[in-house]
Amino acid sequence: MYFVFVLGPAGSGKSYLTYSLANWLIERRMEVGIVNLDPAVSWLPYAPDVDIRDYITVDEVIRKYNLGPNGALIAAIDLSINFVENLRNEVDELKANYVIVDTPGQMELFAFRSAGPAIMSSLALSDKSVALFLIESTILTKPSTFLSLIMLALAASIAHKLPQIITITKTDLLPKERHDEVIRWIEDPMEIFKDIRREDAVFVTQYSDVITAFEDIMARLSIGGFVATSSITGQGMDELYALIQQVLIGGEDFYTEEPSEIL
Ligand SMILES: Nc1nc2c(ncn2[C@@H]2O[C@H](COP(=O)(O)OP(=O)(O)OP(=O)(O)O)[C@@H](O)[C@H]2O)c(=O)[nH]1
Ligand SMILES: [Mg+2]
Repeated sequence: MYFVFVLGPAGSGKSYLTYSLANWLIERRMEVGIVNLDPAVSWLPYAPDVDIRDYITVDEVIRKYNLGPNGALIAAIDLSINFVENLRNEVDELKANYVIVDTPGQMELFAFRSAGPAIMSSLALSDKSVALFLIESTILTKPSTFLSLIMLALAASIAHKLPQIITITKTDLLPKERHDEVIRWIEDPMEIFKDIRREDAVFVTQYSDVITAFEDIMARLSIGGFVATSSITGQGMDELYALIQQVLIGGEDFYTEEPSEIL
């Protein structure tokens, strides 16, 4: 059993990618389980097989503890750890090849507090896991914005300590020119720095040392790969699957294996 954790800033497309990746795998005859870890969500594009809301919801926490929406979400995520064993038992019953885990919208409350990474590791236990860090393509209007978000992804990976694939989402919304630029960046992420140095002169001068330092960090980073996807057109799903395979099992094609060997 393999775990794919879907993380990323609010609205980056986590729930839709969970749905479209699950469908893509199911169409290729794989057994897939979907776990929803968002205690605040009221509607999802998929029917979760395992759902934290069966154990705790933000609405309940608001009523019970008289908290505001953010305080209640923090409390609900912190309290979720008490139910991870139940979630894991439910996951085991699914007998899935892949378990895709959708995470809460407010990423900073999940990834950067101790509960989020603890929930991830207690759910996956010793099963191999990969994280997808989603970045919404429509906000990548400048190379420096892309760099900031890659650094956010790096910060998240320091917290959860899993191999991570940076997934640029909603590519169907990009005009051709911007689409080509994003593809050029993900094919060779070091290109971002050439483009950053063409941004406005004041920024480049003021941040010269920072840019050089980040260039060094990027060159040394071991990122599981970059991919551009659309949950609407299905663009990039095969590349995403190939990267997941590469991270989890070194590139062997999953469904050429016998089930007993792969679970
Ligand atoms: N055009 C387009 N829209 C998308 C795509 N993926 C998601 N969306 C839209 O983007 C919005 C947010 O998508 P979600 O999948 O709910 O994003 P999320 O990261 O789960 O959001 P939160 O959990 O609230 O943080 C929805 O209105 C989706 O319809 C995509 O690939 N293409
Ligand atoms: Mg969501």
